[in-house]
Amino acid sequence: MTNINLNTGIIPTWCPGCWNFQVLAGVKNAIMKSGKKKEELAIVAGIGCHAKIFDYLNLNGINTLHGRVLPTCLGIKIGNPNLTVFGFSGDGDCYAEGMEHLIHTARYNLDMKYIVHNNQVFALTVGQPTPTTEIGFTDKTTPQGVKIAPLNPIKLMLAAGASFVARVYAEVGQVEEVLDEAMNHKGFCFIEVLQPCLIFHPDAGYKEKTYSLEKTGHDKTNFEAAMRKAEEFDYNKAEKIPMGIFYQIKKPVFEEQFEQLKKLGKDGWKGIKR
Ligand SMILES: Cc1ncc(C[n+]2csc(CCOP(=O)(O)OP(=O)(O)O)c2C)c(N)n1
Ligand code: SF4
Ligand SMILES: [Mg+2]
Repeated sequence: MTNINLNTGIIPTWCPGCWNFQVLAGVKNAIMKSGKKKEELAIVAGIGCHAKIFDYLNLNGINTLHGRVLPTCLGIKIGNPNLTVFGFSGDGDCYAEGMEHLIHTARYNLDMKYIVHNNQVFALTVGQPTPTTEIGFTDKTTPQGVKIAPLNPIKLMLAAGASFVARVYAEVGQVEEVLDEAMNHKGFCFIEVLQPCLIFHPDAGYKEKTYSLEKTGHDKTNFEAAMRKAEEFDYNKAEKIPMGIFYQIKKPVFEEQFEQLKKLGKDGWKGIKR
């Protein structure tokens, strides 16, 4: 536990009761608990309601462009691989504007923690549908309702090669607990937070349909089991929603892969386990 003061003194402009307050509290608790010093940490946020978290955490970092959180994190890690880097995105920021970066950063297994606040809308720009919005959702831009089935980010991250894939609800305890685990993981930690937007996409009964993967004895080292669990919730219709860590394995991180290549020589990449 450290006594670092993570408060900036800025009064949050989130709507009263917004679930982002709980994400912020969970992040602060986990960072304090980790014992890390300020100079060992960096944060990056994009643009959106969620991204205001940048103003409420007294840590060094970059409030970058919409959709460009991950390449900014990559740059920071290349500059100083010893930093523990946190990226914060929304579902619009990550799954729409920044999608290409998501796939490649998972593939690289960049050693960082990536927190995606998924409220299934572009909230800051007043509620347009994103790639994870359910069929039938209407707003002024889509008055006849969304017709295309949502993306399943958990399946995507498993397929892309992320070494830590988790989903939690936007409650302080859940955010803190998953980050406690992520702090001890070396590699790309993808953590999706189901974070209802009180104004544009309130909780559609999701919360009572969630259950803990850990309590069912899920083997988080089993890729096929993780995929099966990921398929239980398609972000469209919810029967039951598994929460917690779907998948966690050890594999070389971005920086190590280069070190390994240097040692192995010309055809070295063929020997690297994917
Ligand atoms: C390059 C670029 N494209 C579009 C925008 C407009 N814009 C600002 S916030 C936002 C939506 C953010 O949605 P999301 O990432 O889901 O965050 P939320 O507000 O829901 O937390 C958009 C489209 C922008 N600022 N920059
Ligand atoms: S619009 Fe939604 S996501 Fe944005 S601050 Fe308000 S409740 Fe939170
Ligand atoms: Mg959003």
